[in-house]
Amino acid sequence: MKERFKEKADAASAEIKNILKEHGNKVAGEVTLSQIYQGMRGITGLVTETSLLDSQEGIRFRGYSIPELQQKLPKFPDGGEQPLPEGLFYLMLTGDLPDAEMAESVTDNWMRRSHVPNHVFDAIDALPLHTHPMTMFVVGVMALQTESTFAKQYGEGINKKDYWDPVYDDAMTLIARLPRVAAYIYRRKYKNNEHIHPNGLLDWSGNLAHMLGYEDKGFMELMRLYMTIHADHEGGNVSAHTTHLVGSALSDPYLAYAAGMNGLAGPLHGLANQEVIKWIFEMQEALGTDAPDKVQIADYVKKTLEEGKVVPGYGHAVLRKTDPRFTAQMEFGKKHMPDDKLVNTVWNIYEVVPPILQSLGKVKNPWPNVDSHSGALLVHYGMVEYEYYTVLFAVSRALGVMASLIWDRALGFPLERPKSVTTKLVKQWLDGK
Ligand code: AMX
Repeated sequence: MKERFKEKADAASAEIKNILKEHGNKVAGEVTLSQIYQGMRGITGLVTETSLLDSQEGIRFRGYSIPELQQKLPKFPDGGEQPLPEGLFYLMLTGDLPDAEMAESVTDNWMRRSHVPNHVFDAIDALPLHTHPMTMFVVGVMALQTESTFAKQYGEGINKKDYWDPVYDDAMTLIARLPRVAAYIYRRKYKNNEHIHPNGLLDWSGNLAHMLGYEDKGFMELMRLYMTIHADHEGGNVSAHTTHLVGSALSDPYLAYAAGMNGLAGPLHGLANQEVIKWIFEMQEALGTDAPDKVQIADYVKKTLEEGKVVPGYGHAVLRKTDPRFTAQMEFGKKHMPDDKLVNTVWNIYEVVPPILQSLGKVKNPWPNVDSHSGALLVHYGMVEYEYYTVLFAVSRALGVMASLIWDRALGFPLERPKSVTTKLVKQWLDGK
């Protein structure tokens, strides 16, 4: 995979050089004052090779939609139906679809790199049990940073042409170690500190499920799907953009990823998956039923909005249709748990919420995003500890942001440093000064 990547990156680098030489002055867009003040929506300002988001169609990874990935990526040998995220990583990194052997070699490579040094567990153990799992996770990642090859080689004076090589090494090691760190946090916080040894015969996601304590084949398949669909969502979302930005300072992959995951831990981004289930559980309690009907749900949604809160799991900064990541999970639910009450509640919410949000007249996307479905599937298999859910999102997101970071260094992208202004200066512009 590494050699294949290097060939591709060298070719892309030469191509970009030529594009910029010939067209570097081409105007790519206009920026309005509203965009400057309102979260830079719609401003094109980044290059991310791993995936592209279309507002109507949703995400495509190197040109492949989620249903296409489900069809074309290698599966786990024992009758697995969901794609192996190892294959997705290969695809995002090289641009090529892997065959089963290539995906297996990624699994083997990550298994070989997966040993987590003891001081990482000590660092997590130093935190009180009530610490949020995402805080424990980022502390664990920061403790892993002691192993950074990039930081070491930079300190020794590596040539800038070779930056991508230790970044590749760090990215692979980091991804390899995340399942153990994530599982350790889960077992420490919720399962009486009783830990489970890795199973070297399993794939990356299957082994994560195993170390979490879930041996059900359905849960393992869910993890493969989950790790695939949460991996990447082009470059402008908070976690991907932050990882890219911090990496542009030549902070090593551990530092950059930890920064990105602090962003994922925000309720408008990855923490929305915990907020959705918390909100549904609160609704069930308030209504005194675990199967609220659509009228009851509609009333509860209106109450949520009247209290000045958002409906978690709905809306998106770019998407303007139902998120295909939601649809993929709905299909999984229809196949594996069609009668599950909570999952059915998620489907009822899907029928009720969009027209209500539309009626507000200000919500640009009334449709569900990835987070509105994921929690209910986890609860079905017994994982009810919703504060933990964003950690699973974080493990998956490593695949996309690390593949992108390797590309950033291979393409020699510089320090990111956009211009900011003061309102005083804006007023001077408006006065024509
Ligand atoms: N419920 C209620 N109001 C909503 C809403 C929702 N789900 N989504 C958007 N709105 C409101 C906004 O709060 C904003 O209100 P304001 O003008 O009074 O401040 C207005 O609609 C316009 O917002 P927008 O342009 O449609 O959205 P945005 O690009 O500013 O924000 C997002 C996008 C995701 C933060 C927003 O839709 C939201 O808060 N959703 C709920 C949280 C959520 O599900 N986040 C997960 C997103 C996916 C992910 O990153 N994992």
